[in-house]
Amino acid sequence: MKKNISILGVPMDLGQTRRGVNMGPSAIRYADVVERIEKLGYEVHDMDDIEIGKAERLHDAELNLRNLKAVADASEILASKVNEIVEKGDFPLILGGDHSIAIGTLAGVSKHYKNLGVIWYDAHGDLNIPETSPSGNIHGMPLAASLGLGNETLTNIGGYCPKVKYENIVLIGARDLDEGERELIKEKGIKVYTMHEIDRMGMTRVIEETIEYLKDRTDGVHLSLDLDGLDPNDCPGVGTPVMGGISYRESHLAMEMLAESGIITSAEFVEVNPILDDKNKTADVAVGLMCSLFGEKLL
Ligand code: Z70
Ligand code: MN
Ligand code: MN
Ligand code: MN
Repeated sequence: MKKNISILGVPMDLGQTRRGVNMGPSAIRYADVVERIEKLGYEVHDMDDIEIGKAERLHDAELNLRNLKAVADASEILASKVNEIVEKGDFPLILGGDHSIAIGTLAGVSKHYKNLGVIWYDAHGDLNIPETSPSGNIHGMPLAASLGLGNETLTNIGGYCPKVKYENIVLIGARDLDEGERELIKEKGIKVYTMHEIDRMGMTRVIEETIEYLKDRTDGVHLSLDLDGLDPNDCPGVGTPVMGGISYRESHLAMEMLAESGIITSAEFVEVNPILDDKNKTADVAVGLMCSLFGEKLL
């Protein structure tokens, strides 16, 4: 029997500085996310959006954590809503919002698993801490925070730390890593398929290896999909486009293979920014990828 899906919007834009990503959940709903997933035979509950506070006027350069308090407050609320979704037995599908929301999503999901796996589908590593971050933007830090690195306010969201172990994460699509992130990846031996490996091995093998790697060591896998992992030609509506990304076709293939494997137990789709988009194309691509992830077949 198929699990019911609970959708939660997180109109977060405080993890970075470009306006518009707070409208991501609206854009994704405008692209008929509920109707298109229902068509696949699921019962879908749209739990609406959580509330996000106001941006700080001043940035404390020493702390290097823009809007820390408001991001942390929203993360706690998000964590408790996601926890409710998992407790009632639904599949949590979280709509961003900038990628800082992954801190709250993972805080809500991970306590239900001994060994949660995470697939981080992104042009970026999001492995910065305040000391290594070139921007002070928390959307560049959520994977680090979930590993227990950086400021305690973020690492202790949900009242526990860490949310995920180094050996249980796989990065796919990386092509814009900061120096501190590269060092951490090497030091900890984090599994990463950069664009180089995707070009060289092909997405089929990348996903086969990812599934093989995660399926025995984890008891659930969260997919954190940043739309900037895809090429900006396919997904122009993102705050930090990086050339040379994963194609639309490769991404559907990846989602279809993950659907077949049955390993994914929660997902979030983040960084959709409709004011930078071309006729809501990026939100539309996001919903198409969700449908593939939930088992939509071409034939
Ligand atoms: C850069 C930073 C980032 C998402 C951009 C960019 C991080 N590494 N993350 N877009 N989702 O500022 O830390
Ligand atoms: Mn119901
Ligand atoms: Mn990201
Ligand atoms: Mn990114």
